[in-house]
Amino acid sequence: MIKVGLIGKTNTGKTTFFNAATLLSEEVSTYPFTTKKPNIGTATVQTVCVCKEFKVKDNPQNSKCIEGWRYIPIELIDLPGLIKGAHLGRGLGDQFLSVAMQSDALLHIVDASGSIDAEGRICQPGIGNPIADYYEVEYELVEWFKKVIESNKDRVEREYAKRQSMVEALYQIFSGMKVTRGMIYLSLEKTGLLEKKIDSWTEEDYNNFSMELRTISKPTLIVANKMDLGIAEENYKRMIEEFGQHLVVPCSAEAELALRRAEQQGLVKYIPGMENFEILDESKLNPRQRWALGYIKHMVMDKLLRTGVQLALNIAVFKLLRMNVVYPVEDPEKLTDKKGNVLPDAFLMPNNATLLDLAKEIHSDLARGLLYGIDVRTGIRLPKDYILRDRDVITLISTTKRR
Ligand SMILES: Nc1nc2c(ncn2[C@@H]2O[C@H](COP(=O)(O)OP(=O)(O)O)[C@@H](O)[C@H]2O)c(=O)[nH]1
Ligand SMILES: [Mg+2]
Repeated sequence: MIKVGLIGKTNTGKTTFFNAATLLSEEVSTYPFTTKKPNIGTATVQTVCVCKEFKVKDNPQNSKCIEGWRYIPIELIDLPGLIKGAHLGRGLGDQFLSVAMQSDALLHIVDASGSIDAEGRICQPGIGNPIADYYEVEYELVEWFKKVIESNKDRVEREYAKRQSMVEALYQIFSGMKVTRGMIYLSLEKTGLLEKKIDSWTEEDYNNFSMELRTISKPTLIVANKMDLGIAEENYKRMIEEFGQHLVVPCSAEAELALRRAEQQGLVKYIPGMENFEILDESKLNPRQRWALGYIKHMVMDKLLRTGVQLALNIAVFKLLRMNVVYPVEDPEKLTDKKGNVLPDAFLMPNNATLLDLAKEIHSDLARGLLYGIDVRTGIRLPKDYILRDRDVITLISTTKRR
């Protein structure tokens, strides 16, 4: 399953974001760390379901469909705040960083309202500096990559002697961190280090390579949180000037959490990611709830259009990681699985994945006997090396039947 990690300083709203995004889900487990722990939960990304196009009523099994929107599960990891010196182990930072390294993409939660000071303590809104906060956490991440290489320098040398390739040598130490050979190659190429042996790397080489690999291997979206506080707007403008509009998503995690809870209690109709919500029965609300929902409408929905929680997850998975959604079905006519469930599953597949990759994702037996696929829309036969496209509905034909 795709993993997205939440990073950022303390009190920026990571846990609030996590709780809001995982409310629809069942399991929440925790890592066995002694003090504060990372939380692992299931969130979803949202895409237009193919059910409308095919004019069918679906019965999703591995995902959900709400009014034509398909919600596909991903794993969300909530990390305790990173503090200065985290890469040196301060505040269990190195353990948290190693968990962050298990992610495919990161959401960097920043307090755009400036209500945390340099130490991450809650302060009067407007005092904190979200841009400085961002760079502080970034620095810890890059230093972590650097530390991984420096502390494994001897091993890289040995591997290089054996394999005669810097890509292969570095791959040996990074392979457990969702870093591919391709990512290492690109980072070495961009920094001109493809042919340079590690014993002659300068401090600058270490820095440049670490920064490059950090950027390439952990694509990151910046979430400007606490946008419901008016004062956040100015910082948000500064942030898009600094980082570019397409890399910053304005957000109110607190508003999303309130809406999803109100939805669970039957107070409002709200579909995550949508631009509005509807109060179902005005008379059921107590004065506080009425005030809170009015505040969310004024300060969040009217200004930002949405709370930003679902949007941030969608952008991370569909834009940064460029995942496609593919619907395998056993019966190409009825669009069902063996049990008759219509459009039962939606899979997130990487941008260059093939039909064979899809078969492997479903079951190794299916992959072993894979003959070809059928594109359900056209009935055309697809070879094993067919590159999947977004919204493909596919039947896999294999000599080995499942179950
Ligand atoms: N106004 C506002 N406050 C928020 C928002 N998200 C989180 N907070 C508050 O910020 C504080 C820290 O939140 P928390 O989720 O524990 O932060 P973490 O340390 O990054 O996990 C809490 O008091 C939250 O209620 C938001 O979107 N708007
Ligand atoms: Mg937290």
